[in-house]
Amino acid sequence: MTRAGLAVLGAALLVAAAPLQGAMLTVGGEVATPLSLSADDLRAMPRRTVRAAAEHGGSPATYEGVALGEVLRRAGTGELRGRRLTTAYALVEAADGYRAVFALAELDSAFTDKLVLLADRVDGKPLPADVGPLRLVVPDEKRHGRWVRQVKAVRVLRAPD
Ligand SMILES: Nc1nc2c(c(=O)[nH]1)N[C@H]1C(S)=C(S)[C@@H](COP(=O)(O)O)O[C@H]1N2
Ligand SMILES: [Mo]
Repeated sequence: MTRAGLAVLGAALLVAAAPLQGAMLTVGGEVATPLSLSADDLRAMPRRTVRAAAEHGGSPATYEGVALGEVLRRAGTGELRGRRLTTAYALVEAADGYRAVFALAELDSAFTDKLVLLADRVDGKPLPADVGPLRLVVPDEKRHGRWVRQVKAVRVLRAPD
């Protein structure tokens, strides 16, 4: 291919990739509208703040972000009832391959006041790179196995029959 041809191809690839560039989080699986959310998208959503302590008696910090249930609501999980209520779950996936599940009923404000926060800030600052840009904060869980660091994707799935 000629130099000019390569340049055109390169430009075309850049244009094609542009919508994904700002993507911080993808939401897919059994949702009406798969989402690809940027930092700005998350900033524009209803913001929640919670004070929570690190595991094993660490000092508390103020986390800010968006409720995971709100993100799923926007992706269109619909009203939770019947078999979906009892078997649907969100699989939260991290950059290092770490994964954790939450039943949708744990995330739906019609069911519970439990907060599962998709945090993008701590004590007024963006999360450190080894933790963020997004981290789950589950304030009422004493052990932090589900406080997933570096969240990349959430997929809605269903327990098999
Ligand atoms: N991406 C990712 N998130 C993770 C883990 C991990 O290995 N990878 N470990 C989990 C476990 S078992 C714990 S106890 C907490 C520890 O969080 P900390 O490093 O902020 O103390 O992160 C959780 N989130
Ligand atoms: Mo842990």
